[in-house]
Amino acid sequence: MAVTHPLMQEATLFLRQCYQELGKSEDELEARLQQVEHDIQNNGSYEHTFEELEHGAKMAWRNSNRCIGRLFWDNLQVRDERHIQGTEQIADSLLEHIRYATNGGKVRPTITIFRPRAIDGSEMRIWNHQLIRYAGYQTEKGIIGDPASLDFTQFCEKLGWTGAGTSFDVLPLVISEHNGTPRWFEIPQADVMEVPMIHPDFPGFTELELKWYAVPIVSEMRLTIGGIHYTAAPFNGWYMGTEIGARNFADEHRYNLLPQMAKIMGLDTSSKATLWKDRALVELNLAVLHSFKEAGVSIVDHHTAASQFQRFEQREAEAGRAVTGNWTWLVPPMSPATTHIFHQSYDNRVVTPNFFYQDKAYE
Ligand code: HEM
Ligand code: NRG
Repeated sequence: MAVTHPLMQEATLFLRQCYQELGKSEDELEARLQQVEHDIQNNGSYEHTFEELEHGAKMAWRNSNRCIGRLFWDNLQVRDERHIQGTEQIADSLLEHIRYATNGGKVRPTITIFRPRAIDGSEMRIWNHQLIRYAGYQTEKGIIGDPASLDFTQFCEKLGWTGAGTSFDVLPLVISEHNGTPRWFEIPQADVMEVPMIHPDFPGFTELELKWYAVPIVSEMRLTIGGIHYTAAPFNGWYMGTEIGARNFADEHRYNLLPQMAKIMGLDTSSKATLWKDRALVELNLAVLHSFKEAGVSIVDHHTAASQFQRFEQREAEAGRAVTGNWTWLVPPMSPATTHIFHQSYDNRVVTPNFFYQDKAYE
C-alpha cells in the first residue's frame, strides 16, 4: 500500500471538517479530496479555494487559545491577496488592510492572506510585530517610546529608517519576499488612526498628552490551514481596554505610567499597602475606555469581553465542539476574579487551523 503524503493527511483532516461545517455533500468532499491528492502527487502541494481559505482562517481564530474575543469568529473579513507579488505591492495591500479594518473607528475584524510558503521553503514575511506600533529608543536619558520595540527599532534603523524620536513614532512596515533582504515602507500619517488619552475627572492626566493607535494588527504570526503555511497573514480585531491600560501603559517595562497617574490623583505612595497602584490602575483603564468611546473607536472592557467569551463557550457546546483555551492568557490582567474565566479551567491543547509564533529574523 502506498504511504500517504504527510501533507495529504493534514489536508484531509482539514477538508473533512471544513466541508462538514459548510454543509457540503459527501460527493463534493470526495471529489475535492481526489483533486487535492492529484495536485499533491504532481506538484508537491495544493491550493485552497477561496471558500476553504475563508473558513480555514475563521477556524484558526476560533482555535486561538489565548484569545478572549472569539465569539465573533464567524464575522472575520478575509482578504485573499495570494496573487500579490513585490514588496511594494505587499506594502500597498497592507495599507489597504489598515484603512479597511480601521473603517473610521468602527473596527472590522480582518485578515489579509498572502502567498503561502513554497515547497522549496521560499517565503514572504512581515517583520513587524503589529502593522502599527510605536518605536523605542535607548538614549542617555533612558528609554524613549515603547521599550517593547527596542530591538525592532534598531533593526529598522540598520535598514536605513530614522524616527523623529518622540514617545509615539509609528514604525515603518518591514517586508521581505523569497527569504530575501527586507525593505521598509513608511505608513502615511493619514492612515494611522490614533486616540488622544483623556480622563473625565483628572485634567492632569489629559495634560500628559498620551495617545494610542486605534487598531492592533498582529502581523508576525503564521497561519496554518490543512498543512499549508501562510507566513504573512496579518489579522486584527479591536482592543480590549486592559491591553493598553493594564499592560502597555502600566507595565514597568513598558510606558510605566502608574507612578505618574498616582501623583496626578494625589495618592499616598509612601507604602505599598495604600494600594496606590491598584487605584491608579483603575483610573488609567477608565481613561483608556473613556478616550476610545469619545473618539468613536471600537473597544471592549474586560467584563464585557469575558461575558462574550462565556457566550462563545456556550455556543461551541451547542455546536458540539470542544473549546480549547489558555487560562493564563484568557484571564484579564485586572480584577481577574470578577470574571467567570478565573473560576474555571481550560484545555490548552493546540488544534489546527491555528496561528503560530515563528522565528524573528532580527535579534
Ligand atoms: C490574543 C482580544 C480578535 C487572534 C488576544 C488577546 C486579547 C484578544 C485581549 C490577548 C493579547 C495579549 O495579552 O497580548 C481580542 C478582541 C478581538 C480579537 C477583543 C476583537 C474582535 C482577534 C482576531 C484574531 C485573533 C480577529 C484572528 C483572526 C488572536 C491570537 C491571539 C489573540 C492568535 C494570541 C496572540 C499572541 O499569542 O500574541 N485577543 N481578539 N483575535 N487573539 Fe484575539
Ligand atoms: N496586546 C497587544 C495586542 C495583541 C492582540 N490583541 C487583540 N487582537 N485585541 C497590544 O498591542 O496591546 N486582535 O486581533 O484584536
